[in-house]
Order: sequence, then C-alpha cells, then structure tokens
Amino acid sequence: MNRATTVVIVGAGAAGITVAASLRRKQPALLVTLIDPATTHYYQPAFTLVGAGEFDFARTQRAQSSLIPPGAEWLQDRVTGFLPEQQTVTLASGPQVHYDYLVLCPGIQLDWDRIAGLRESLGRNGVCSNYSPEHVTYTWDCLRNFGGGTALFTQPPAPIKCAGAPQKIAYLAADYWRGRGVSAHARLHFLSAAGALFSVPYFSKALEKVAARHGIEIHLQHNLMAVNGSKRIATFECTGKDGAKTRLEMEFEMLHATPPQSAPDFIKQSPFAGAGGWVDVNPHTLQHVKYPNVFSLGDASSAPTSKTAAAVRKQAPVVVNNLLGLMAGRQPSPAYDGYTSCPLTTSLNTVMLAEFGYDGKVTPTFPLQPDRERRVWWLLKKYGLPPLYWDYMLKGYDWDIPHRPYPIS
Ligand code: UQ1
Repeated sequence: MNRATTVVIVGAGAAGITVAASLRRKQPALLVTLIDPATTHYYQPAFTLVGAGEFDFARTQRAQSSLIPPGAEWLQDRVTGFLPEQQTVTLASGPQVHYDYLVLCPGIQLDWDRIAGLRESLGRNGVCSNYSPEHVTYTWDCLRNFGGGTALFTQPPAPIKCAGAPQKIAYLAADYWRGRGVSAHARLHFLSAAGALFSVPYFSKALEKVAARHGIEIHLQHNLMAVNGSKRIATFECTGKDGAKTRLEMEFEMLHATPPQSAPDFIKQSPFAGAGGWVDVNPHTLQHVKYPNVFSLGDASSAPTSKTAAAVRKQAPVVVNNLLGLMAGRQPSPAYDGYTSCPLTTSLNTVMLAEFGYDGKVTPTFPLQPDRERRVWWLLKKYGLPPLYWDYMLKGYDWDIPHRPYPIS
C-alpha cells in the first residue's frame, strides 16, 4: 500500500504558511507538516508604520493556530538538527520527523548581541527598534516624546530583512517632527555600514534627494558597534576611502537601531548551509544544490535578492510548482527572477515603490515611473497589502501579477 507523500516545512512565517496553503489547495492528498515554535504570527511589513504611529500594533498579530491551512499539521517545536540521508528532522522535544520533501523557510536571526549594550538599552533611554515586536511601539513613544536634539538611525552590514526599513523610519520621523514644529531643534543622522543608501543605484539616487529634503545627513560605511543607553552615546566604526578604520562617538536623544542579522544558527550548522550559512539553493529554481528533495525560500535562502514578503509572494509559487513537478518526475523550472519589492515610506503620505530583481534590474508591476513618490502606493501599503497578505497570500491563492523590466536611461 502506498503511504501518502510527506512534505515537511520548517518555519510557519510568510513563506511556510503560503507554501503549505498552496500545496494543500493543489494536491490535497499530500501530508503537509509545519514546524515552528512561535504562537504568534506577525505582519512585519507594517512594523515601520507602527513605529510611526500609523498602524495599530494589535492588527499586525494573529494566532499562529488560526493560520495553519486546513488539513495541514502544525508541530509547535524547535528543530535541532537534520539527517538528510535518512530524510529526517530532529525536534527539541525529542522525536524525529520523516520527510519525502523538505521546505526550509525559518526566516532570519536577529543578532542583537553583536552590538555591545544594545539588548540592555532597548526600550529605554530613547533606544528603539522596529525590528523587535516587543519594542516597536516604543519607537512611537520616542517619536512623540522627542523635543529636539540628535536622532540617529542605523543600518548594519548586509544582508538584513527589508533593507529599506532602517531609512524608512527616518523619513517618517522627520515628517512627523516637521508637523510638530520640532524640526528646527533637531539634527537627524542616518548611519549605514553599507557603501550606498540602497542596493539599486536607480533608487539610491532618488532616495538621496528624499533624505536631503528631510534634512537627514547620510553617513555611509558607519557601523554601529556599541550603545551606552544611560549616557546616550553610540559608538561607530567608520571605514575611510583608503580602508582605514576609525572610531566615532555620537551623543543622541533618540537612536533607532537595526540589529545585525544572519541565518538561524540551526541552519548555519546544518548540512544544507552554503556560503554565509544560508540554505544553498539554485537562485532560479530554489531547489537545494545538493539535495534535490529540499527547497528553500524567504529570508533563510541563499537567493541573492532583497529579503521581503514581496519576494516570498513570487518565490512561493515557484517552490510549489517545482515540488509538485518533481513528484511527477519533471525537471524544476528556473522561474524565479529575483523579484522583490520594498515600499519605501518617504513621508507620512507617500511611498516610493521599489521593485527589482537579480542584478538590480528594475521590474515594476505597473507601468509608472518607479522612482516617483506616490500617494497611491502609501494607500496600497497601509490599506491594500495587509488584507492581501492575510486573506489571499496566506490562504494559498497565487496573485502573480506579472512585472516587467523598466528601461532606465
Ligand atoms: C508585495 O507583493 C508584498 O507582498 C505580499 C509586500 O509585502 C507586504 C509589499 O510590501 C509589496 C510592495 C508588494 C508588491 C505589491 C504590488 C501589488 C506591486
């Protein structure tokens, strides 16, 4: 007698739930098991808005149990290891789970402790971060309580999830403080370990103008190393043009910090990890380079694109189709072009909708000049995308609106 084919999915975030729902919809005979210890599922794309007082934090959260697709099984547990030769996953509570096919999408790890003093300072003394569900509402407290002085917004070395988020909150804060009349007493600095404001030069150029309009001073190659919360001093390592490193101390009233990030430790230590510890997949098929029955998508995968929910929206159908194809004896199709999207909040009512693929190719969904700040994208981000995420993407419906290359002169 044939036993049902088992697909085990590690991680029940945007990627895991979407893939599980779509697989169950297309192939109800499959046994689909999700493994994730978290009881709460967050709509993280709204955290920028929560930090700026534009979105209710309660509306970013749902019980994980309410999102598990009908017919799928959820093991609320941690993965401790993998045995690919035996096709098993080991769980923290003891048991081993067998798989025929494995999908790895556990997300990205926030390495708060790589910045000395940051974890202890967070949530007090004007130190906030939209990257922490526990502290995202404190960002809004900081914005409201800011009466002038120096505000710092930092970005660590790549890769991080939503690489636009560290600067988005700077623009929203600047706009909010202008409205409150505190701008005249404020000095705003954006300090990034990267060598450019954004990974795609076309958008980077447009964003430099946005920052200048808000009076935000940009400091590239400035990497936050330490935070002294009680003294309100941040220490940076600056890399000069000649590569020489210097230290810089800056006092602040408010610091919005973005933590360094990396692949989850249990992925780094697994046989699936490649360079940098990410799950080593073919960037176009999302199939593992060594283990054909293993796929990966989302923040933990090695696909060299910007890590966003929009990327997951385009990756999930590729993983699902390639998995089902593989079960039917077909070769995986190289259908993923690196599409990702970052809705850059450039003011309290405008968004620049950056959409791009591999090699920085600009690939908008709509035939509109992509580097323009638009009210309609603000409305899309605040009101349109959350229901599309909860009710459409997580339910396993594809909404694969095609995107096209945009000629850049
Ligand atoms: C998107 O598809 C998506 O994923 C669900 C997001 O995450 C919430 C986004 O922020 C954006 C901007 C997109 C892109 C969507 C369209 C309709 C172009």
